[in-house]
Formats: sequence, structure tokens, C-alpha cells
Amino acid sequence: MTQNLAKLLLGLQNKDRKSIAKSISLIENDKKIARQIINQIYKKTSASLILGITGPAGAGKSSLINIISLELKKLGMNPAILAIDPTSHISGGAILGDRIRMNELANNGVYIRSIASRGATGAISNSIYNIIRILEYTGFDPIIVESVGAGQTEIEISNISDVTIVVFNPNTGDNIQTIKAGITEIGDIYVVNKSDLRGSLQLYKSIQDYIGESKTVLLTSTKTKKGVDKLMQTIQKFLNEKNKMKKLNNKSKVKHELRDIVLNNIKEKIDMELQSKKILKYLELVELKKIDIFKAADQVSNLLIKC
Ligand SMILES: Nc1nc2c(ncn2[C@@H]2O[C@H](COP(=O)(O)OP(=O)(O)O)[C@@H](O)[C@H]2O)c(=O)[nH]1
Ligand SMILES: [Mg+2]
Repeated sequence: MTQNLAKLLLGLQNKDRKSIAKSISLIENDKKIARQIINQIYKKTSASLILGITGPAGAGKSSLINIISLELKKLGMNPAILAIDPTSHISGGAILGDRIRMNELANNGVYIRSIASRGATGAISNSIYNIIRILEYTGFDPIIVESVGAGQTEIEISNISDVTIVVFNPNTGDNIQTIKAGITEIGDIYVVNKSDLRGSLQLYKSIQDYIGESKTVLLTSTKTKKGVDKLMQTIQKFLNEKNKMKKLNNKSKVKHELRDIVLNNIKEKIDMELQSKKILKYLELVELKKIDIFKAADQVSNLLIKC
């Protein structure tokens, strides 16, 4: 272990914010260093609970997380927030509201960090698992992950979360038609926020009808604080339950992560192999109309899977 790395790990153990920020940046930007860091800390990370919060932009996820994390702090917990930002890093261009919120959280000892979601699909960045490990090593629990529900993301967030909250709001024209089928499976708690606005009760009722009785649907307002107590009680109930099943949940999370890494490794390797000379032969055969594209693809696939 290099001296720099040792210093960084010591900083993490002391909950030094600069060390946390630096470790996360290193992990996001350098695969090799990420591996070194994880190799040094993995034995000392204990699984923190992950509270995933997803939903459309502007639904009030950040406002709710602000309240939730301050309440959890009051209960003696040590929450951290990871905001998966589909556009840019908060530090690059935070809107004023976000900045004020972030300052309030930081002043109360809640760690908050915005991370970019990589890739055109908006898929959750691969480094998120490792960033979570850094926060676990530092002693944060639970870790709240905010993501904008866009396509795959809300499905992925439920894979890494112990408890998933899906947030809706009445003024973005969200109605039952725009709520995708998949979303009814991923949430543990469904929240219709902005209950101070018109249309919220109607949306709440239609979501309740759509989701059925087995799931909790709540109505909240971060403006009037109505429904916030009930939300906190529900979150606590879920966190307590999940705490008891931590081992089992952790196994399923590890399974997902392992699958992600293996698929990524294989994809990288195959992408490289596809550039190789032995593949050119098949291109030629297709061009010369000796075989059709599907046959070529089958043969290339067979060839590559063996390698
Ligand atoms: N009227 C009303 N506005 C809200 C409520 N919660 C959040 N907002 C506002 O909605 C906007 C988006 O909130 P934000 O928390 O950033 O949403 P996010 O994109 O889901 O994280 C902000 O201007 C908030 O002040 C609420 O309960 N009622
Ligand atoms: Mg937000």
C-alpha cells in the first residue's frame, strides 16, 4: 500500500470530508486505483442499508430527502446521500435551491455527494457500488440514493436498494397512463408529494387503485410538512425490517454486482476481439454473399464464446 493510500484510508476512518470526496473522485475516475482502494477496505465495510428514492425530475425527491435525512439524524442514525445526476456534477452547476439544501445538510453532519450517471442510457454508474463501500467504511448508515426515474434507472435502483421509495407529484402531468408497468413492482413505498397542490388527491387515489392494497401509498407535502411524520414512521418500519434480513439482502446485492462486473468484463473482452483479424473473414463472407448475416453472427458468437 502506498503512503498516499494509507493516508487516505486514515482520513476515511476519521470521517474527514476531504478524504471521502477524494476517495470517491479516485474511484470514479481510475479503475485501477478503485481496485486498490476496495482491496484495502473490503474486509472492514459492513453493509449499510440503502434507501433508494426515485421518480420524475421535479417531484420533490431532494426536498423529501432533505427532511428524511435530518429526521434520521435526530434518531441517532448517520445518513449519507448520493444523488445520481443524469446531467452534470452538482459542483459544476448547482441550482441555488440545491446549494442551500446541501449546506443545511452538511452543517448537520449529513454527507451529500452528487455523482454523474454514466452512459447514454442513464444507467447507474458502475462505480456506485464502490462509492457505497467508501461510505460504509466511513460509517454512514443508511445511504440514501436519489435517482431520476428515466427508463432503466428506477429498475436498477431497486436492485441496489434495501428500501425503494417512488415519488410522484401532480403538476407534471403525471397520470396513471404515464406510470410505467415496471414501476409497480419496484417500490416498497409510493409517495405522492406536493399534496398542497391541486390534483394530488386524485393522483393519490389512482395510484392506490393501480398499485393495489399490498403496497403503502402516502400523500406528503414538503411545504406544509403534512404526511411527513407518517412517511418517517413507514421508512423506520421498513429499515427495521430490512435490518433483520441484512445478510440475505446482501447476498442478492452481491449477486447483482457480480453479474454486472462479469458482463462488463466479458463485453470489454469481446469488443476487443471483434476488432481482430479472424473476424474480418466473416465480414468478407457476408460481403461476398457466401453466408447471410445471421449465420455469420452465429459463427462469430461461437468463436468468441470459446475464447
Ligand atoms: N408546492 C410544493 N412544491 C414542492 C414540494 N416539494 C418540493 N417542491 C418544489 O418542487 C421543486 C422540485 O423539488 P426537488 O426536491 O428539487 O425535486 P427533485 O427533482 O425530485 O429532486 C422545487 O422548486 C421544490 O421547492 C411540495 O410538497 N409542495
Ligand atoms: Mg433532486
